[in-house]
Amino acid sequence: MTTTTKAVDDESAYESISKEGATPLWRYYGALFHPEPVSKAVPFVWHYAELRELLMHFTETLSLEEAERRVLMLTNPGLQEPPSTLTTIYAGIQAILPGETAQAHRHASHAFRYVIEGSGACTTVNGERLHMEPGDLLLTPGWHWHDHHHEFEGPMIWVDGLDYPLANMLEAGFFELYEERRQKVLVADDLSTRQYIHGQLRPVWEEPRSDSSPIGNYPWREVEAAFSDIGDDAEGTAFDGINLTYTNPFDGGPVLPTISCQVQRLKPGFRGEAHRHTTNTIYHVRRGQGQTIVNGEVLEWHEHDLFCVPTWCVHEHVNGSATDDAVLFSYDDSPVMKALGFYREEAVERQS
Ligand code: GTQ
Repeated sequence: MTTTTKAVDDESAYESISKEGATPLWRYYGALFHPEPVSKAVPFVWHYAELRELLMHFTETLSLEEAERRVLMLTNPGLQEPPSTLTTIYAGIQAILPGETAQAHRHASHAFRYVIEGSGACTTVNGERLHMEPGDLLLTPGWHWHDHHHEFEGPMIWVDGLDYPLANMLEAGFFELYEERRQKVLVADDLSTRQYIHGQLRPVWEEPRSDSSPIGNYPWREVEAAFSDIGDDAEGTAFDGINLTYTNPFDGGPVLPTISCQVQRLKPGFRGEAHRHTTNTIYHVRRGQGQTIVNGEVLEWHEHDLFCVPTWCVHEHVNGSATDDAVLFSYDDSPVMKALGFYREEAVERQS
């Protein structure tokens, strides 16, 4: 004789399903398959002037022996625990003073620094010292050792961009401390930048060593030269103006496997068309002031502020000045969306 569990009614059947470690799809369908993406994150602006003051307070009270990194994490109101800026990518603001060293470590997460202000600090990445100046973009690809130190004058402040929310979501995170505070220097300062920055002239003796760009630092002076050479002779895109993407010199692809970086010049009086795409984007205002309208909400931004546009939100950029440029640095998870077949974009009617 065999015994079977025979449910007598729906309620006990549902209980039995749960006891067996199963779930009825028909009760979850709407929660799992949305008509379109709706992010837990909301559009948000972080004001640099206020954050800078708070960060400067902690340059007086918190040493880098106590804190591995002196960083204010830009936390989205919709993503408080664990704190994150957007669902896949993060931004922080980090400060370091002359004489300080931020301990060498490495993590699986891909990361970069975008310098806001200061002069004379270095990030050492896998034994190469990279000098930092305002507007520079420095890469610390996944599992590359990195420490930061400062030997000049005044505070040095930059934006940290990382994909740790994605790495943790994928349960792919690793982390390790270096045995000393600072790495040994193994190559000439800024060598990777000097070798690769002249885009069309690639050093034939070098081979790719990782999935990321080999360039340690994309200096601001190169961006300025590019904008200046293009001048007002290009229209750019209707959505993003004169938009330049930072590329890996080996394949023209994004600078990190998970993160693409851009810098866009909005000419005086620029008023962008509206669109949306399945990318999470964080912006840093390099220069100027204006607005970005996101799902009908006006985000006002000024120099050095940061703001975010969660995935699939309709957005349009406006330069707030009729006489001056606005320049936005931004980074997004489009390489992930594209690699996994999730990328979509569409133009929409202006919201204003
Ligand atoms: O400077 O290495 O904002 O490891 C977060 C994690 C900065 C860094 C952050 C990090 C760093």
